[in-house]
Amino acid sequence: MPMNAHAPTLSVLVPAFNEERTIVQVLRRLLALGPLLKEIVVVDDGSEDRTPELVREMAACEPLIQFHRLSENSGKTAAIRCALEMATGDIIIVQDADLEYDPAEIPDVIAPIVAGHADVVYGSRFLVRRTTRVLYFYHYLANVSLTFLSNLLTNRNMTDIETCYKAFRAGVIKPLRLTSSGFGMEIEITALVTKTEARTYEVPISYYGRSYEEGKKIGMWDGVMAGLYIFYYNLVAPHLPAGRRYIADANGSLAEPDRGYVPASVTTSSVRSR
Ligand SMILES: Nc1nc2c(ncn2[C@@H]2O[C@H](COP(=O)(O)OP(=O)(O)OP(=O)(O)O)[C@@H](O)[C@H]2O)c(=O)[nH]1
Ligand SMILES: [Mg+2]
Repeated sequence: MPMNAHAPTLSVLVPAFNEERTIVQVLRRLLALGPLLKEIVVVDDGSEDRTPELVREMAACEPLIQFHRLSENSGKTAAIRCALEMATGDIIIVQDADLEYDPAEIPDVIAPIVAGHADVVYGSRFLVRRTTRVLYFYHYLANVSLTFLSNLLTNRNMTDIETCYKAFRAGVIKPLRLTSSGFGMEIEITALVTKTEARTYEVPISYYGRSYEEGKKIGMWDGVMAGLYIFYYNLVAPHLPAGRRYIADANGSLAEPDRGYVPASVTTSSVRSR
């Protein structure tokens, strides 16, 4: 007997900054997820290209797309902070708007939550390689180093903390009021979630990385900031009142009786939404 009566609903959060080349395709591929999907929450981060127009056009004829535009460019974390406030699904996952991650793999990423084993799942680009574009070694080294440093302070054996594919039971992530900026959310979320009792899993995913010529934006400064954030969000923030409150709230949500949704034998493809 499932621990609660309804099947889980899924909210996909899409932060978008100047992604006119890919946003339409990302949204089409997300809509192809079918009945699993409750909503797609797109937050445009003050784009200067046609991203907001393209999303508005699609949202006008597709009720599953919720759209909000930030008046000025504020960073991925700010976009996700806003999207989290709008999200209403039982399970929440982030989808970058640049097609480096394949929306068709979302059911695999959330499967451990749907099956009731996990409260948090990270899609890892390094756990087991599926399809992975060969690109920058220094970028890889930065990712591995940041994950290693984070693991040292969290005592978790994670393989890819900077991944875009982070999925959560809503009760774990909704109480978190993100305080970092830029791409700090990847570190902040990882640091605080690992202080909770959330059962965290990883799932291997593909990675269709882009080159700098194709629009890659992340740079060395983002890596330096991530390193500083690792120290701050692991050693300082959990002891501040807001950090303590978040950890207590997340643990509270984990104590709810409907911790699992459906028995492990039920696959995501048979899970209905709404
Ligand atoms: N770079 C950047 N991305 C933003 C910003 N605000 C929202 N985003 C979105 O956040 C997501 C991740 O940004 P990316 O630039 O792809 O970051 P990344 O995948 O870590 O790095 P890349 O290798 O540059 O692709 C994308 O969907 C962006 O559109 C911003 O201010 N800067
Ligand atoms: Mg990207």
